[in-house]
Amino acid sequence: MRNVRVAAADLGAASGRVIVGEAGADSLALREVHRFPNRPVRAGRTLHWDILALYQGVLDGLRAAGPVDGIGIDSWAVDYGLLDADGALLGNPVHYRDERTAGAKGNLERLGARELYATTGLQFLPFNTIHQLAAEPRLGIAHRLLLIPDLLAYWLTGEQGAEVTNASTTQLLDVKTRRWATGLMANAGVDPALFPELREPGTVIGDADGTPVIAVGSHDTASAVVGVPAEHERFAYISCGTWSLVGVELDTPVLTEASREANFTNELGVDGTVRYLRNVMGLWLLQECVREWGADTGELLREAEKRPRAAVIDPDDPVFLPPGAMAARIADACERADQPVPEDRPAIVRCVVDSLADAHRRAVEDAQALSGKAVDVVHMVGGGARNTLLCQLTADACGLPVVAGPVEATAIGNVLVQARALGALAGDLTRLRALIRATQPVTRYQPVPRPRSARG
Ligand code: LFR
Repeated sequence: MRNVRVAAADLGAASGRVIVGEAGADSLALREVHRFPNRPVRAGRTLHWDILALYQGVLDGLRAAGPVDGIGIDSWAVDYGLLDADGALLGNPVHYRDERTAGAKGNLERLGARELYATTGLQFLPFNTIHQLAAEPRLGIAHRLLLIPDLLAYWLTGEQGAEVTNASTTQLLDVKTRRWATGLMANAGVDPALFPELREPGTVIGDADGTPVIAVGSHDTASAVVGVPAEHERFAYISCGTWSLVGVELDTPVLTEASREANFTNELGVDGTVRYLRNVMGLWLLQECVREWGADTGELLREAEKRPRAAVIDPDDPVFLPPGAMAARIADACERADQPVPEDRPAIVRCVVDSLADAHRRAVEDAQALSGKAVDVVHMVGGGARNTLLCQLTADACGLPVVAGPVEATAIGNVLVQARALGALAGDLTRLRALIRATQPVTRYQPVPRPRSARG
């Protein structure tokens, strides 16, 4: 088996990057060759993704990468572009944080929350594709719906399809069969013909000027979970960036009423796995404060570390979903929760980090209780793995060791699925993870118990 050199295009809510990965049976090395901002644009009343700028960023990155054996694309989930009969894009994709899904709860009730969970296994998030489509004015003139990575792959190759890990976030997929839920589509008033054929990670989509474009876990969280350097099965993961996706890896979905009530999701993973997790609002809260203040995140965190734990809020309150005025909304939430209102920036940051650590603990505990799978370590991957305060407070809250890193777990998952498809390495997820452990540094945090009086 020879080593391969592949390009992973990874689009996050704040930035995109193209990373070149060289991988073989015992080696894995990554190099970022291009990074570009992802700047959503509000035009009229609607918040859009600037999809052409993102595509240009990917093209620039691929040029910077030079010759590669494969290209894989992943991004955030749920959002899509609509195409007309000629395959042309009908308008800019709308951002999942746009307010058009204000009526999502009503849509959920109309479709039947229990029935929907029994079929799709998905947690209620107002921006799930099914709820966006209920507010989509262009549905009547659309011939095709492509999720963001599938849209970019279409532009690169001319081939249309729907990669299954990301398709599972639409809430239009049957979680047990891994096929489109066409009956549900009919109930939701969505034409099944809109949706292209499904493809599993590892299949070749087509070629871009002679280079194979390979389906990876195109939902960024699916690739991130592949990139978790777990040693054994008893692990929880936190894919920690704009969101914290907190959960466990399972073979089969958990579709109980208790699971639905706890708003746990069964998203599909690579190699037939289920990502059983909850969305915790994540570092979005901090990113929005930093954007507003024009401040330095590292400095704020160092100051916050010197502060005592004071106020905690529920970071998952939907009031935090839209962009803007985040510091004021956090102060408001403290007041409503009868918590001391933070008086300066470091105190607000401390409140965010303590609140996230507590939410991480709740999700790790709930995931175990609801799935019956016990864990003895928590892996934190993604940008949040650099946040030493959050890692330590998460370990303390969970009472479990935290293994932090790799930061680029998503790109690693993307690279490894391509490398395996190209025959450069073989084996299941355990084998891929052993390679990550052997080649990527991690940082370990041991839990320090908090005195009883200070527990939240
Ligand atoms: C993380 C993520 C989450 C998804 C959210 C919205 O980047 O993909 O998994 O719930 O973004 O798409």
